[in-house]
Amino acid sequence: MGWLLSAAGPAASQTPAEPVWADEFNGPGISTANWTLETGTGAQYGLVGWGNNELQYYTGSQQNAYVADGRLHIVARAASLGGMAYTSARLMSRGKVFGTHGRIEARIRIPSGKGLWPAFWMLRENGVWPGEIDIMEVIGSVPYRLHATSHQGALPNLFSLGSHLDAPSGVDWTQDFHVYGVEWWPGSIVWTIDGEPYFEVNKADILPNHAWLFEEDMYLLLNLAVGGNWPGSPDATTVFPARMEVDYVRWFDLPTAAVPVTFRLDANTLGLSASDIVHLNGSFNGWCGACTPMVHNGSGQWSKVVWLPPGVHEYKFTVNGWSGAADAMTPGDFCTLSTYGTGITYVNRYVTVRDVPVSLSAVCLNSCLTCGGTVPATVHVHTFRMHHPSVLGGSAAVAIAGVGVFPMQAGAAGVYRASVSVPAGAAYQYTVNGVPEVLPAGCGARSVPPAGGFQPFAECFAECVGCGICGDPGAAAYNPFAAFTAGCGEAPGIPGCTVPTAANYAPWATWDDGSCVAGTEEVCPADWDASGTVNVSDLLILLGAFGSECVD
Ligand SMILES: [Ca+2]
Repeated sequence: MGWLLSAAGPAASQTPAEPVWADEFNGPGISTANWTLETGTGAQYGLVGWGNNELQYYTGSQQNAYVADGRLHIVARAASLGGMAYTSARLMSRGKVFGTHGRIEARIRIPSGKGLWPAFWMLRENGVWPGEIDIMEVIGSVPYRLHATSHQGALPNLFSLGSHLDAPSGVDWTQDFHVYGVEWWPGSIVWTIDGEPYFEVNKADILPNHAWLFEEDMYLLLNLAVGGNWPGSPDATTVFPARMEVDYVRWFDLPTAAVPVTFRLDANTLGLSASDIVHLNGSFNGWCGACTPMVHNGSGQWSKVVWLPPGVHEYKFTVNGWSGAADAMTPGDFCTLSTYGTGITYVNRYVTVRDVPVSLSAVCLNSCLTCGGTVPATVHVHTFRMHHPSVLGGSAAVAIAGVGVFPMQAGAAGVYRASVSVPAGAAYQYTVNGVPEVLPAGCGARSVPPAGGFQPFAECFAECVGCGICGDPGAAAYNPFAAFTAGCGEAPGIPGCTVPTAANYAPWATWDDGSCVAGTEEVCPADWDASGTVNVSDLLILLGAFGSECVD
């Protein structure tokens, strides 16, 4: 699969053309080989209203779920059944279709209307909760806001991470089909919309000693809920029957090919002698001591390129193997990952590898900063994605102020990618075929987003935002939010959603590129009702918080 299959897939050899599993909904009915219709009110799990005070009774009737026109139709109706005022359907693939990791996508058209709550999501095959990936959730009364959430940890220590993505003013998610997806990697999950990534969570984002639950089998769910704590009840404006249509669900394997990862240490402050050697030790070489020597560049910096497969890899720098100085960090230190063993805690550097080469900037022993602190305090790996509208497969690089120049990997459709460890706020610039971009007047310099921030969509070479063709759904650079971008609807020079005077101002936004991604994480308390104990009522409350928001 690809990091951006539709718009910017990696080399063809890494892109399986066929999903490992798919339901195209072309058959005469709902495939019982793939799906089970979960029926009732949730009472079978001791959670009437499915833990959220939902108002629907799920049925196995063709009144509520059927296949026609090459699509799955899930239909919510105003019809009394089993004490509930509405009927609808909920499909799950537990015991039938499940797996670990992959690119999972569904092309869905969702309904709007107060009280409607369509969802495409995943739960653990072993039946234990937490452990949930909400690929798509939209609340019918707020049809322009797409929610992306993961729930992990172990009760009562639920740990939820989420964000949302707003469609431009005047447009919402219900107006057409969109492809909602995740790239579920070892150690990280990336949410995509129409093939473009817009949010990411990483194993390292989880608080120390909380469980990351996403290295095991999970199954799929598709449902259209009515009412409940989060969406509220339907009202007179809600139109029934309400319909959610699914054109397909596809599950692709991820690429497993190793990519080059460049490690760098600044040893200028270590007072090394000519015979000293800096070594790289990690999970990838068995922490072997002196078997991976690094290369000295003659001015105090040592580097080493190691090809690593996708996943989270932990490492430390040492001088002369374990017999000399070694990185020493403590749990919670920035840029580290804590591994809790039996009576012992390991605190290591880490790097998350997917299908893009990674360049790690030089750091000092025991630190994520350069020696002397010349690099600002926040250093994190950021994936740069740049689109050139006409140069396909040329050479490209990204130059980051104070850090260096890094080659970018050419993907399909003129999109180039590189993952580089960078300081937040650093200025950067793209070069294609040796020619640096010149941004139009009024753009301002490009700057690296904060740690945890995520740059949605590829940036266009020599454009402030968007490409000239970004409003064309058939274009490789198609951006579903092109109405925000210069040349695609927004007047040039108008700042984005973080500026109160802007037309698209959004008070919660942390991004000024028009995408209005909040990019924040929330840690929800366990004792939701502040009763002093964590109990079933807390579970019911937190199950009602399937979005990204904590309950107030
Ligand atoms: Ca279909």
